[in-house]
Amino acid sequence: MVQLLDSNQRDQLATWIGGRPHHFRLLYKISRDGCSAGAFHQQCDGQGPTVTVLYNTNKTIFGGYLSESWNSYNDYIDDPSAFLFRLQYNGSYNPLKFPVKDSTHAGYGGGDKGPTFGEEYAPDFQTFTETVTKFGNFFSLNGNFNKIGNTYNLNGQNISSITNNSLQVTDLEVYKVEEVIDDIHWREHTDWKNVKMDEIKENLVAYKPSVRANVQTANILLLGEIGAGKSSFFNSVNSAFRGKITCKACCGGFGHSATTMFRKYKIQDKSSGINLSFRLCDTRGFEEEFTQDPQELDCLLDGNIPDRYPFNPMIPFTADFPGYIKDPDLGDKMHCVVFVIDGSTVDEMPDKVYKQIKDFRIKVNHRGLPQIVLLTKLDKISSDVNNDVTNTFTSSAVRDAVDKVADIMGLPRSHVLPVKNYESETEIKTEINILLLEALRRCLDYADDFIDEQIDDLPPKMNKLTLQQGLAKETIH
Ligand SMILES: Nc1nc2c(ncn2[C@@H]2O[C@H](COP(=O)(O)OP(=O)(O)O)[C@@H](O)[C@H]2O)c(=O)[nH]1
Ligand SMILES: [Mg+2]
Repeated sequence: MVQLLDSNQRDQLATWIGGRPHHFRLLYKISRDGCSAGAFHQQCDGQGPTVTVLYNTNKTIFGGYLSESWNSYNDYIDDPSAFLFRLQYNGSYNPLKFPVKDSTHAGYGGGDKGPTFGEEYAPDFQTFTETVTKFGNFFSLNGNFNKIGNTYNLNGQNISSITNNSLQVTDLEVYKVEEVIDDIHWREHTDWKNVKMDEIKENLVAYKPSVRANVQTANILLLGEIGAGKSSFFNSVNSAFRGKITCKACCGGFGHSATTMFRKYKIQDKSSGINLSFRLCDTRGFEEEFTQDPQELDCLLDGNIPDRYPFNPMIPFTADFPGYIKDPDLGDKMHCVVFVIDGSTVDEMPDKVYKQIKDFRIKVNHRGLPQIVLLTKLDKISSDVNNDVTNTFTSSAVRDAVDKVADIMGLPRSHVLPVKNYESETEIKTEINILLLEALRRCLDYADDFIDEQIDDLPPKMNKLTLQQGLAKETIH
């Protein structure tokens, strides 16, 4: 599983910190940013309250909280609210808090040191100094907790029962702790009215991809773990344009993907009868049991796979398959990749699925394709959103999920779009449509950027795609 603080652990820390509800925003993560005092200070100094969390190879999670900012002045941080904590011991959730005894030495802002709690020369807990390189899948931190209990009150516990005797960690993270103010929008969004929905719909009906590129439809590829809501997203967008709930794409399923065929779905706007100029391309999902073939994924991105190709996890797609598109042009290619992620199981994404997504993103990045995350099932993470979708951008649970996914995927938060698919509803709803169609509009904007980029600044009758396809074909045959 991708390691990040889960919801229980965040709630426990928030309870210890006290006051208003809190939100945790990841500032620094050694598995992502590298383990160096310089990187830590650059990303965490002056950020106000933070929590430092270590995950060691003995399945124990512990760390410390400071309500005052980290600094690099080689000076003490005076903080009566500071505490050390243990969240998990030997794989079991087992939270304990250790308050500061001598607040004048709560933390030490050493320029050459990672997070340090306690005195400079006899710290309760010093994570690391200078730089530590990764060895295998862990970091052997060069800090120590020899003087633990000097500055913090251990309430009868000891080094062993707090840290399980290991500074060999798979990760160390620093989160900024922010107060959540109810009813404040964490992302601007005010208009949920019918007029707004009609405006977005009209805009999408009028949408045409770049004329210069001679591309008739923008292709949006939906990818992600099985059950995340890819097929449901297509059904929901289709419903929005049909004006009633539709269920064209097969969704649900028992353990394996209900989507067995590659589909480049077209959508028609019911009221105008106009066929829309984009395709939602639905795929089999990533799953733990089967790894998707890397060449099949290349073919998917490069437009070699025909509509209605029946996926077979045992026999990957090759150039021998009838219908193989040998010389795809820009119009056959994918123009934007959408990772569909179930917001209610962000904490539980299996390692194997995460690895498949990560490997796939290398291919996507290589082609310069724009990427978006659709975060689905908001109704399952927030009862406020379940009652009323207009609460999406004030819900702290949704915000937490957006932040977590952005951290896992290494994408800017603005690329993570929360949506709610039609699931239990029997009639379409304006606010659900607005959320879905705004997300779709964003995918099309990104697709346009990509298409434009392919044809800009290149000699006539030749574009980057032709070049890339040439390279890709060399590797296929
Ligand atoms: N509550 C809720 N359920 C959803 C949502 N999106 C999809 N589902 C359900 O999740 C299950 C899997 O969805 P599906 O679209 O087949 O996932 P796929 O494998 O990614 O195509 C189905 O039972 C859907 O009804 C959502 O936004 N909210
Ligand atoms: Mg599906």
